[in-house]
Amino acid sequence: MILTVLEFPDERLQQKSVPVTKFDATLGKLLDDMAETMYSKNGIGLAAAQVGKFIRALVIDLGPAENQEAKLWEIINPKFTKTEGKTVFEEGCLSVPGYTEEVSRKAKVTVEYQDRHGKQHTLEADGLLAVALQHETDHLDGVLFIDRLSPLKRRMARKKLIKAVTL
Ligand code: Y12
Ligand code: CO
Repeated sequence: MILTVLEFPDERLQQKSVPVTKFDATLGKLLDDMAETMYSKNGIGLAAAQVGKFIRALVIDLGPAENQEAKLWEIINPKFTKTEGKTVFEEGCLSVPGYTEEVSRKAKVTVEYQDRHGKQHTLEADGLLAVALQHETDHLDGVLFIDRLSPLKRRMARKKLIKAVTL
């Protein structure tokens, strides 16, 4: 089932998500629906908060991005245990349609997470996967990529986006 994606300036996108404690069929169905929603919109990442479910779960598949391996990552309760370096990437977001901007992030990350069955994993990532993990985990803390811009760029982005929705 394709879910409705919340869009800026919806205030629910600022809500902090709670850890997942129940690894049941309801969680599995939500993850399936999130992946279907992401693919239907040619996205490469989606957090549960973007579909109005405020639990710490996200999906990523870089396949639609150029030269990237198609693999569906289902990441529950992510925790960064190590980060290093800096990278700048032009980001977009299904919740901020029609706007992209360069964002500075950590270049390499190690993340501990659980899968849909509650099994614990450790993932070391760099490149686009590292950027996607940080972008999506930000959603779980109520942070959008435009919140990571300089105050001036952020003000300009908010103005442009609010103008677009009021036209
Ligand atoms: C690197 C950067 C950002 C992410 C987070 C996941 N982002 C997306 O899945 C973006 C999807 C997307 C973006 C689009 O472009 C704009 O909105 C400007 C788009 O095109 C239109 O809406 C016209 C379609 C999908 C992970 C890694
Ligand atoms: Co996003």
